[in-house]
Amino acid sequence: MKYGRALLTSLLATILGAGVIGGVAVALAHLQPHQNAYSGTVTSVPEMVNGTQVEVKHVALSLSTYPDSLFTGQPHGANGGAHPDWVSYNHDNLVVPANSVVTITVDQYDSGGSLNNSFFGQVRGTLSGKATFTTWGYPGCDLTTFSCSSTAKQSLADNGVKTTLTSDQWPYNSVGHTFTLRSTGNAPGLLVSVPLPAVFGDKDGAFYGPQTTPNSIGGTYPIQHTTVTFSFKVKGPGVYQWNCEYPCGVKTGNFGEAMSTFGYMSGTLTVK
Ligand SMILES: [Cu+2]
Repeated sequence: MKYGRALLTSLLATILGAGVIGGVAVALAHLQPHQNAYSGTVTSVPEMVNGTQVEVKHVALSLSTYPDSLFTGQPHGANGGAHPDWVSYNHDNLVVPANSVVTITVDQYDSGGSLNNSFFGQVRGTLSGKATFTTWGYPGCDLTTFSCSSTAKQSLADNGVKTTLTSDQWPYNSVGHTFTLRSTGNAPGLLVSVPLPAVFGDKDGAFYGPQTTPNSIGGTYPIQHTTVTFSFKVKGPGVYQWNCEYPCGVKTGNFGEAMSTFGYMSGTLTVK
């Protein structure tokens, strides 16, 4: 190879290499939490481990999922941020102590439909293998098919029927979002996935049952929302990535926009 050509090749390789590294850096920057750390409530509980009493930390985290970014305390900027109509979790930066038991309660305020894969309808990786689901049913609506009769909406006022069920699964065709967490890098292996049942609503996005009053930026949500609680144990330090596996975005098979932009339907859990 002649010197000039070699120099050109070398220059191109350098530029390309810098571009790749720059691209990776930009991609990683986009994966960084953009909210203040949220560590919930941490308590210490005595537990017997191999015949010895030890103090085990228990962490309680409260999360919410919303059909838009107009909820009180939303993290995306003034008046719902750049995308006030995007679905969103309310935190993207969870931080918990090493070797703790983590209990997450999610208040889920969104409608939904069918998962692409029933794998995510199963509860995975929790301490009991199960999660506790609190949902509301309505006359004329079938929770297992997520369908309501044509007259169902008119029969709904404040008369939802609350049901609490502890189960290792939720019907894959009535899911609003999922909380699906996996290890990254050298973090100890962990997969936790829990489906979050959908709230009943009509095709125009209006929810059944009573609503909250609009807040200062206009968000209203179903009071009779679903609530899911589950616990899992973390080991040593590491960073875990979590996201939603229900196609709740738009474009790209409904995995675009809110589903592919960090901090809406995704976040991290850092074990320290
Ligand atoms: Cu989602």
